[in-house]
Amino acid sequence: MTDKAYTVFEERQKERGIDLQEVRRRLKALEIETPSWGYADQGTRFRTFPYKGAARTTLEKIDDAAAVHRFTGACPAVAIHIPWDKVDDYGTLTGYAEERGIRIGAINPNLFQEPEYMLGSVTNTDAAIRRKATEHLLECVDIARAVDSKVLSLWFSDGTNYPGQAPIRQRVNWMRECLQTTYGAMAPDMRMLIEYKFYEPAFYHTDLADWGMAFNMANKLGPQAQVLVDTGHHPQGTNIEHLVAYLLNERKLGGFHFNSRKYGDDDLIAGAINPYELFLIFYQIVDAMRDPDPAIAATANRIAYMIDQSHNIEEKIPAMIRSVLNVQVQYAKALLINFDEVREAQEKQDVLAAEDAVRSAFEQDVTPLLRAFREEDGLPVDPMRAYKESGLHEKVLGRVSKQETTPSGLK
Ligand code: LRH
Ligand code: MN
Ligand code: MN
Repeated sequence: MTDKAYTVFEERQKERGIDLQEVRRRLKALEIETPSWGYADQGTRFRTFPYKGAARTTLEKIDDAAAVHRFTGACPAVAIHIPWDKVDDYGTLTGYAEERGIRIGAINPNLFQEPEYMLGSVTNTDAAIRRKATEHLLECVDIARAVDSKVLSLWFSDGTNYPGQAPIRQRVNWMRECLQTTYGAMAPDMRMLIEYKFYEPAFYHTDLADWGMAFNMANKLGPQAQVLVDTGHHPQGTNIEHLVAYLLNERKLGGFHFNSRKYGDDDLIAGAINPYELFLIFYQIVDAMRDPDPAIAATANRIAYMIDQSHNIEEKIPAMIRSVLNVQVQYAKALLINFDEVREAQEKQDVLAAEDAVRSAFEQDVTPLLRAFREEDGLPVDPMRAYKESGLHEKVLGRVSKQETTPSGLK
């Protein structure tokens, strides 16, 4: 059924010179992985507010991730964090996810909680601790094999709080050694995504502080290593879409952790604070997808889109659905950019026309488009409403609340 709003939308896009078939094809191909930890109780360093319906075990997190996929049709994988999601039998875990229509996505080693990592994990001065950290990374490569995941997603909290605390240059080499060993253990079709963050929990220096350091590390390791951009991990004012374009040009952009921030690594719902930034990130990605260089287009088409959020005061499942919908909206808008118009304006060096060609796509209302593509796919046209009417909210409230900041494993 094509509703009136869609007919008007179609007409409008035709006038703007947009091929909607191509837009719908690309929109359908967008997969957004959700994080297991986003379904569990999570908070800030001040407080974790326990939410009654929060997932308490890895199986419950998979149930919730599967629900988000059912309502949106866009989230067929769930990222896991080890040891938060450590289980005895990964075959059973994979089967459990598959039965619910999803798969296990990126494997995230956790090297920031064990007491011995207080002064560093892969960059610790103590070789025995570095070895232990490397063993954990290798264990995660094995887990990836066991669950048939192709992505190892690395973030290190390693850093120092005071000048002189540790040898900064030496630590670069220590990290490189650990990562080289891990890289060597990966299957040829696996990717290592290297995430950076400029501070927190370390407050003086962080060993992998920015995209340049992650990029350099990925380059030294080889073609299976790429950079992961977490949208909340930059100093204020960083032009994220610029570094996205740069990394795409180097074929080194591997993935995203989407979330919103106002101040620091706030981990709020993606697209909630600065949707225009998200749109401009997608502008660079869609532009790269159209690049005549097949290697650049392939890099853009292979990006692993993931959400990385911490829901402290909001209900988890609808918060995740909202995030996915917000990402879809901004991607859909970026697909409505008339790139010929942009190029023409750029060639004429017409600054205002070029800016207008980009911004005018952001100003389109993509609701009819999203509704139409969901209807075509047999999905709820309004996933948020469908969730509210599904009774799932009441069902998850039945879970016995247990205040726990570190979610436990398979039970
Ligand atoms: C670090 C980070 C990283 C972790 C996740 C829990 O701030 O973004 O991706 O794995 O949060
Ligand atoms: Mn992250
Ligand atoms: Mn983060």
